[in-house]
This record gives sequence, C-alpha cells and structure tokens, in this order.
Amino acid sequence: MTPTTQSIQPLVEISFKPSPILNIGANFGPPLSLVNIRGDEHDSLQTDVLRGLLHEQKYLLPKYLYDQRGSELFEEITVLPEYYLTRAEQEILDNHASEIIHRAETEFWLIELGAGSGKKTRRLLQTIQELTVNYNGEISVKPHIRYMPIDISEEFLYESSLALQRDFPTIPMQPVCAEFLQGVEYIVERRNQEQPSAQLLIYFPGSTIGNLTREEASAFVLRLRSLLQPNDAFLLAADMNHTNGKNLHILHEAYNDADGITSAFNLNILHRINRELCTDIPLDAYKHCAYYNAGESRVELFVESTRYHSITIDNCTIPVAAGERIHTEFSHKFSEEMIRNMAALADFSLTATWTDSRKFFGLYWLCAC
Ligand code: AVI
Repeated sequence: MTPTTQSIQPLVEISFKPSPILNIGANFGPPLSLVNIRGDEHDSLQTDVLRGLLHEQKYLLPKYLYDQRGSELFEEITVLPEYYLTRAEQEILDNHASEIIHRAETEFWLIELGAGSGKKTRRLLQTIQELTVNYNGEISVKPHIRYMPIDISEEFLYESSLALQRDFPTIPMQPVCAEFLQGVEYIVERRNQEQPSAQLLIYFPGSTIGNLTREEASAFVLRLRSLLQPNDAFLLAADMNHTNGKNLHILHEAYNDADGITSAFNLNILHRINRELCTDIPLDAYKHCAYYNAGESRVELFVESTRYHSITIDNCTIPVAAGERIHTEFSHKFSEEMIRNMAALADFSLTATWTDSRKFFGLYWLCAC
C-alpha cells in the first residue's frame, strides 16, 4: 500500500505556555505530516453482528463499542471515581516519567499505540522536552528523538498530534494512521532506512491489552517482538488482578459505577446497531451486566435481555431468551508474573516494573532480548 501524506500547516499562532527559563520562539519546531497506511478497508458491522448473534454464546465485538458516542462515554468513564485505572497510570507517570525516559537510549523513537493527546502522553513528552535543554537554558530540536503515535482514526490522530506538536515544538512528531502492528511495521522500516541506531520504545497505555483475549494478547506480543530488534523496548500498561490483595469490590465497582456511565457505554452498542443496521432491538429490554471473574482474572461485560424477543437482521430472525446475555467485552487483569511469562514466551524480558501507591496498576518495561 502506498502511504499518503497529509501536511499539517506550520502554525502561526502557538498556544503553549513557554517555561520562563526556556527560550521557545512561536514559529519554532519542525513541520508535521501525517502518514496514512490504513487504506480504505472498513469493518462490516452487519456481517460481524450476524455472526456474533448466531453463535451459541451470543457476542458483539468490543470494537463496536467505540462509535462517536461510545468514545465520548469512555472519556467520561476515565474520570469516574470508581474507575481508578486512568488515575493510577497517571500517578505512575507523574512519579516515574523521568526514570522511564532515562532508561531509553540517547537516540530513541517513542511510539504510542493509540493517539495520545491526554495527560499521560504529555507527561512523557514534557520529560523528553526537558532532555532537550542545552547549557544556555535554550531548547533545540533533537532529530535523534521522535514521537510517533499510531491510531486508526485519522481525524482524531491529526487533531491530537497537532495539539501536541504545538505544545512540544522541539520534539519531531510523525503520526501514523494504521492498525497498531501495521503501523509498527512501517515505522521499523523507516527506522532501518533513516536511523538504524535509534531504539524503538513502544508505549501501549491504558491497559488496552486487557481487552484482547489471552490468546490474542499473546499473539500480539509475539508479533510485535518479531518486528523489533534486540534492545528495542515495549512499555506495557496493565491493570492488576486480585492476587496481590486488590479487593474484588474495587474491580467490580470500576465497571459498575453509581452514575451508570459504564452501563450507558455498554448498552450504546445496541443503539449503534439499531441506528446503523436499521434493526429494532428493544433497548428497554436490556440491562448492563459486568462482574469480575476471579478464576479468569478478568471483568466480563454483557448486555442482558430481561424478556423474550427476537432480532431481525438481513432476513434472519434470531430469538433472544429472557435472561440471555450477549457478551460485549473482556477486561483482563494481570499479575506481574503473568506479564513476565507472556513476555518471556515472546522473547522479551521484564526489566522494570512501576506501580501506583495502591499497587492497582502496573507499567512494565519489556526489553527485546
Ligand atoms: C479501554 N479499556 C482499557 C477499558 C477497560 O477498562 O477495559 C474499556 C472499558 N470498558 C468498560 N469500562 C472501561
């Protein structure tokens, strides 16, 4: 596939607040361009929904939770008092960003899986920017360091990268619109051609790895490792399971908040199907269901039917029993041991672990052996 590039115009007005000790000009910073290697292929909602509803244990693929409304609801989830994950990861970065960035080689490219516009990414970029201060207290562009976020949503990636480039003008940025591994493959090729000595540091934030099945997660880590070269690193964020003493109640509440935002997020998948496939799923017949399965170390999310009805899609009528559950998402949790083992199977070695003060969440430095 031929990459297309979209130039992001250099900025005339820059709305960052320069630190008093640093001398940053308003037009400072490299130009920014977005590479799109995603192509035109799009998901087939109808095929996927039909396949899932005809399965013995009915399911809907979790990626369909994230339409415009679903993404907005997820943003609301991240600030809920019960949803500790985002704050815990932020706490780790607030306390250890410098240590993390100093573990990297002098020449490195920070790759983020998911368009990072939020506080977590900013914390890392702030630390990198501090590295670029010279002895006169001025900062300069350091071409040996780059920030490259990968995301499938071109618009979101473009907007968030633009804001970051404005605020961190000394860090060269190259957003890549692609599936995660497709994007890493592209970046690896560029590294090999442009700066073979640069270390790749792949940051996978948010415990998003937990939304894959265990098999998918292992396959993902294995494939990622196969793309990397020795000494590249994988900075993996993962929510912890109950085996280090985390209360089961904490895990349950995080997905059953008092304001019903997680419920709205989960049930929104049915709204989306009705809207996009013109189906007539009776929304009032469903309720949110989420619980922690300690045996599997995961939260399981379903939408549960409260009465018998049927769903018709493409001339196919599917009965749904009262009490029947349709699976929508897994959120796997990990002990440090589970991370170490998954890493070892893929030829990564766990060389550093950072946790928040309550030991609810972990950030793991996995070095490609
Ligand atoms: C995106 N992901 C890490 C969230 C999680 O915690 O598994 C998705 C989520 N689903 C319900 N609440 C949050």
